[in-house]
Amino acid sequence: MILAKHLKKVLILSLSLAALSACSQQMPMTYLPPAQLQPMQQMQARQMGANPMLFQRFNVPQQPAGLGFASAQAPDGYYQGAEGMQGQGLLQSLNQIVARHVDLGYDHGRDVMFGVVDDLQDNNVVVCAYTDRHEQNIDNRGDAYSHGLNTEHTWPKSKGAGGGPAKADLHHLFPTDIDTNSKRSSFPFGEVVQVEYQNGGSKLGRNAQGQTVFEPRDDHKGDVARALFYFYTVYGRQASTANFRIEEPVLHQWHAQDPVDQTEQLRNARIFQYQKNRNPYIDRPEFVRLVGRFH
Ligand SMILES: [Ca+2]
Ligand SMILES: [Ca+2]
Repeated sequence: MILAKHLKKVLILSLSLAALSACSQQMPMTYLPPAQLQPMQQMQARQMGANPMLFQRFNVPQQPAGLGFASAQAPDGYYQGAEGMQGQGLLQSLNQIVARHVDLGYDHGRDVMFGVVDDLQDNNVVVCAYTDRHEQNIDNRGDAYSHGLNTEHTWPKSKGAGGGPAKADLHHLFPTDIDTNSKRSSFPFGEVVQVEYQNGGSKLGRNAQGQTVFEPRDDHKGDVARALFYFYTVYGRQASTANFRIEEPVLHQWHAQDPVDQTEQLRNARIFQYQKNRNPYIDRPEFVRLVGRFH
């Protein structure tokens, strides 16, 4: 009798382990920033030969593509840990709230962006963030490429978004015209006074200090600012801030000049459905003023 009970326990345990391992093969990766790792996890990360990042697997259900029910608002209490704070303390709290997310991977991430997130009218029309060029019949990154669109890393790949979750994080990726994206290269954003190239309202050229900068069209200026504030909040300690240091004053200006609109809110909500994290500066624009100087 005792033996039978024991055998039953062993059986249940093995079944649970088998189920767990089957699940873990299908679970998407979740990104944990270094600050949120426990000492044991940090040790494991080092043993993996990794930089201090650790990718953990959590049971996050995949969302269906029909997003008509996507709420533009953050869930109740989402920013609870950040209420009443300001400055670097607020920045740190926001990091704790939003940095952990599902890393979609670069290929899947781009397909989600072109196929769902930036198919904002659900009609397979995708718009270039820099030129406002509309392209039809886009449902994945291959379609996009054949229509002259690729993926812009608002925080450049060469400045800390070249790999891992930062490379695939849709909160700073946008569909853009291939040529305009390549003109922007990895130049900092700024206000162009001497134009060398322009397309659809975006310009490349010299700013008042003579530096080469890229100025996005007016409707995308605030979106760029909030994307970069998000990126700095999540990855700032691992990334090069060479551009961000130059850009920060103008980003505060653009954040005020091009406030959050419904399109940006919808995009944030759709990314949330896939990545399970939100851009706090879209949900709560006042957080930008409350943080003050980011860097
Ligand atoms: Ca679509
Ligand atoms: Ca805008």
